[in-house]
Amino acid sequence: MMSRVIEVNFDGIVGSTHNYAGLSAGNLASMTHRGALSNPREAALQGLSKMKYLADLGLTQAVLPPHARPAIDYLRRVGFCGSDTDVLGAAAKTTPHLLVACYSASNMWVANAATVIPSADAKDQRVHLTPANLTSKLHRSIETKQTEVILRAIFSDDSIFQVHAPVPGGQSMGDEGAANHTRFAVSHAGRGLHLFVYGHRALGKQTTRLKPVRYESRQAIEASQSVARLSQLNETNVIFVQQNPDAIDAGVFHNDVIAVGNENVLLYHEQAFVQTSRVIAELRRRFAEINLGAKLIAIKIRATEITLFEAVKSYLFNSQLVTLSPDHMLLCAPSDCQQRPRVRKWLNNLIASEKTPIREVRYFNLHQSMSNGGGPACLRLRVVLKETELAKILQGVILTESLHTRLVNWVTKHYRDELSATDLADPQLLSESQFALDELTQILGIGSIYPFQR
Ligand code: SUG
Repeated sequence: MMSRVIEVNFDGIVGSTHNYAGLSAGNLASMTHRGALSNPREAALQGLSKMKYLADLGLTQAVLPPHARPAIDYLRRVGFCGSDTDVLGAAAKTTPHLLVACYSASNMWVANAATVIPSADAKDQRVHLTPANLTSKLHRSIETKQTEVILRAIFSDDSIFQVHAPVPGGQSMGDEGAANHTRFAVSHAGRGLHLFVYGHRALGKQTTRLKPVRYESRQAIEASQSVARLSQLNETNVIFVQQNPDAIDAGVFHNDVIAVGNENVLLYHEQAFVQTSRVIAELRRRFAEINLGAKLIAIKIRATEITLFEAVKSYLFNSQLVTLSPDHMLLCAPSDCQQRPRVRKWLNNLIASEKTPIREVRYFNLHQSMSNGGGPACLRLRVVLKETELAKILQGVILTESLHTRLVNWVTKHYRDELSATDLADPQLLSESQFALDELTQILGIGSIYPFQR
């Protein structure tokens, strides 16, 4: 019998050290909120409330645990030693910037945790998960080892899942995971066409005209090609497309800040890619080719309707697009879109036209995460699984009513409601965080995944 196919949204649980350190040049929200007071408790509860809303709609929702922060293991690897308090104290004194990077809760944006390819599209018919190396930003590169450990704990059956090591090669081989990858298919169960969006070439000739000038591109085409090869994708089902360097310079640091796709729908800004109209024509042609003439519904937003600036400010394209039933998709948008009249109007018109499968918009207040450049789509990693595969993952991470309640209580009990830059040197925050994470591993039944537990 054919197994049903389900899209599972894994959301990152926001970590207890969520703060605004201004670590991401090129990410305008991160740059403008540097030094602002954060509220980790509210951040985590906002995330959990989005998860609960989607689970209540009947979608399958799961969680990924936060990483241990501050990353004492990283500080030890770069030469700090003694007790944890000694390590913190010495790092605070000699390399405060490095210490701040080790406190970042950036692992909450799990759209950057990995690229996931469903078994239906892989030559060996296994689900492939490649953790992103995140080499372009130091605070994010620290995540990759822990992500691999977590994915191996959840997707442990290697006859069904293959968790790869991140793509090696250093900064020029940067890979930012699913934020730069979109799978199109007639339905989740269908054959996938995979769009990989990159910003630069690690090697060979680069046309200077096609390079951003203000900010760095994070994704290399060579890294995207490596992920496609590792995931055993068929060449005919893969397209590599260059991101528009002007968009990167306007603050579009990942493709999911300027385009969003789901099944047979793509919502995109006309300035998203280099030669966007050619890219769309190619996507339509390839989609039809592998799907017996089926149509890709590509919805364009013109710069005259919404500028790149407004797209970045509202994070419209970082909405999560989910299928509720055939021909009924829901767009989960940040509440910032509701507060910007042009964007709200555009969305109202889209729904009223009834010309596309996007039938509903729902706005989510994710201000805490948004102020660091993380919208609804950044907070989730999509994993398309057959029902039989879903039965083989670690069941403790699937969000049930009771897990949701336990997580809300856990956050309320352990998280602070205010965190400033000076609080980061407080050794008490380290012990609070380790204590909380230890309890979380028991709630999820995930085992000893953290370095401090080993
Ligand atoms: O990598 N922000 C993240 C936001 C990631 C958003 N993800 C997607 N678009 N999929 C980043 O720039 C800010 C941390 C700070 O400044 O404290 C940060 O890392």
